[in-house]
Amino acid sequence: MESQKLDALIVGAGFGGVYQLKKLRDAGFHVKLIESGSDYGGVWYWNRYPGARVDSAIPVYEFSDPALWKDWHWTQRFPGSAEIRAYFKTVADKWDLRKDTEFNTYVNSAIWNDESKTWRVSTANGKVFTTQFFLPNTGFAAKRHTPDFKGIDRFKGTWVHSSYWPKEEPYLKGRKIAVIGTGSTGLQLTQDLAPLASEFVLFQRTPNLALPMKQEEYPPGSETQCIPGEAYPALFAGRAESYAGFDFSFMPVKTFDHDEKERQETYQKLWDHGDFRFWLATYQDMLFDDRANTEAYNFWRDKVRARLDDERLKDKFAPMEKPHAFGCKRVSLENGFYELFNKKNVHLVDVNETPITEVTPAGIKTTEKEWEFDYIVCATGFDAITGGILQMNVEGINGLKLKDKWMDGTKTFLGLSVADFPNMFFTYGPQAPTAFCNGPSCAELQGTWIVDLLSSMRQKKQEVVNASAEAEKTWAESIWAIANTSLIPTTKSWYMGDNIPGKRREPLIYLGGVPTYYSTINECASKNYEGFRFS
Ligand code: NA7
Repeated sequence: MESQKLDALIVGAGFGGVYQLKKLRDAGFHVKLIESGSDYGGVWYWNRYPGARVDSAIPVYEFSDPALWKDWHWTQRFPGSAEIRAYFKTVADKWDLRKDTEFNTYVNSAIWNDESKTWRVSTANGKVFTTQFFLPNTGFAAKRHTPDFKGIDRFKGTWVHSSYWPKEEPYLKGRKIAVIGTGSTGLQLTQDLAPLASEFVLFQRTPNLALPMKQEEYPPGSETQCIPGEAYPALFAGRAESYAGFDFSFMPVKTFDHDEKERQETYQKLWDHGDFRFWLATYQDMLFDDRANTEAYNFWRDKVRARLDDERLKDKFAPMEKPHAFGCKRVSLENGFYELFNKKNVHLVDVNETPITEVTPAGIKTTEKEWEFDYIVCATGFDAITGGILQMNVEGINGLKLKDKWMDGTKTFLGLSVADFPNMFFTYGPQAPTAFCNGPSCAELQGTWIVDLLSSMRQKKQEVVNASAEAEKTWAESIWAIANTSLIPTTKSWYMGDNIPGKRREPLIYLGGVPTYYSTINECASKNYEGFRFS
């Protein structure tokens, strides 16, 4: 089959892919972006369920290009999915991306050819690309996870995974609705669907230690959105200095450096601000010291228990003993979530206490009873971080399959590349800050690094770059070493691969923080890309 010949092929039209398309084209590369959805947005293209919105406050959640932000006005502090899709349309127009993008194009395989020194990428709609550089930007949530619930296909109502929400909005008012899962998606769905439903049930396996979002409205025509425009450049530049790529960082103080009164005041201030500050702008030892962590949990617990009427619910959502280390599982932001459960028609089922035994034609059967539903939403998450890249069937030198290489542990160099998979670079993947980094921040930081490397190779007439096995081994070991200084491994979460049955348990994220990560990858670049081999 005739193939399209390219310098670089990008996969994925979210923040990472879109940024690299613009930058590589500006640098003179013949580049194309392919995407399985039919428009831009990445996770925001797919996640259209009621209530879907970002947990990063604007304006950190956008590109830093003044040509974009000068004319763009968000209408909420935490914009919804439709508004983010509208933002992507503007980005696509202003950056003139459409002429180099092919939608509805899902990668079936990507195979390195060591003779021609190119990647051959084949897609489900019959296209073939031959490209020097293969750049997966599939993000951390490209592969859905729906548990194998016995009987689900016999259900007479409708069931969906949250990220396959029907384009034609289903009529849900007055219906009986179930949501399974209490991640960010489950909480957001609950907030929008519980008020509509005649009967609403949330099935919880692990409580989400959620924080108040403190949403704000910015009506069109209003003068300002949090900060004046002239402050934007410094704010965007500051994202590289923040532990998780925001406009805030941990305080340079430990929990017990403050006395009880100071500590409570500090927690309260962080709490009142809304967003992730209670998680990621708090005492610097919160994620690393169990006593410090418990102190934060206890403050959180008392706040949440006070919002619930029923003793059983208090113990289910906010038990007296912390259910896991606070902040070591993705913290979500909520708007009135807990109060919904004070209503008579809104129920919580703890699947540890009364497990789901099967889905019946009428609804969901637990060991306690059969619940009847019209609509079931599986907000059961994703084969996070590694799933998106692995599902593309990537093969490197000598037919080495990525899934075989990672069988006994994920290995990358700098969370950007893999030894023996030459000329392949990814963003927002394993062993990088990823889910501990605000999306657009890492799209730009990692994306710029990748584009600089490719440009440098072009200038030096280097054809192939491959991470060395030793450099990769050192990086992979450091991921565990850093994780072990924190409380993250003590908690079951998708950060550790725990949510997918049979998935290897390992830290999938670099936990040293964005500033250290950024200085490490820049140091590598400044030393002629130490750890990589060129030919
Ligand atoms: P998450 O965060 O992976 O949440 C999935 C939820 O589904 C979580 O509460 C799981 O429980 C639950 N789950 C998974 N399998 C089951 C079964 N078999 N039974 C009951 N409950 C189950 O996905 P989201 O879509 O909410 O969020 C993904 C990211 O998108 C989010 O972190 C943001 O970055 C945006 P568990 O907690 O594993 O016990």
